[in-house]
Amino acid sequence: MSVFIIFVAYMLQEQEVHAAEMERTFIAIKPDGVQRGLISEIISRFERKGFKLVAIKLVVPSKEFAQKHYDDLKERPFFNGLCEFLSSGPVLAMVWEGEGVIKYGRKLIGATDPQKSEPGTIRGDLAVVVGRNIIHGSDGPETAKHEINLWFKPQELVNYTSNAEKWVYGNN
Ligand code: DAT
Ligand code: MG
Repeated sequence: MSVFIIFVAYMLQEQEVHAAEMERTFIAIKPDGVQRGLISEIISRFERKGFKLVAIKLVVPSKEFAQKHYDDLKERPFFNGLCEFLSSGPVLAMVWEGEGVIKYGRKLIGATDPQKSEPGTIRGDLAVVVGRNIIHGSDGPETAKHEINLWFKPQELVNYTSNAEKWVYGNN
């Protein structure tokens, strides 16, 4: 009996912990986006939506690092060129937090090929070809976790309460 109570208490505690954890995604402005002066334009779209920035840094990834990042594409014919490109200059690496941020972040970004991205999306408005589509965003919860861990140390992720949170979130 007492074991059962301890188990229930543990489950409730777990639930609380998970309820407090907000979803996070990895977003990166690739070298073309940085060089074209699109950093503030792209950040402002995530910021104005109501998502919260929890990590940011400008880095030039090595080719080996780019290969790790795009590991799932290693069999594709464009893999080498893609990794050369990602490591060719500064990349703005970020982590954004918010309810549904992984899926909605992909919506803000638009389809992989800018010829097919809707107007109003980042790639639809600001890019023309798939090889220079200016931004990366994690495509699911597992990828998000993996990419955040690959690009950032835990201490680089900032936990804070945004002043806007009580206006961005709420049920009536
Ligand atoms: P996404 O970046 O939308 O997640 P992805 O993971 O399929 O798309 O591919 C990663 C990147 O690889 C993509 O942003 C641009 C490049 N890429 C994808 N398909 C390509 C293709 N057919 N030719 C050239 N580059 C391509
Ligand atoms: Mg992808």
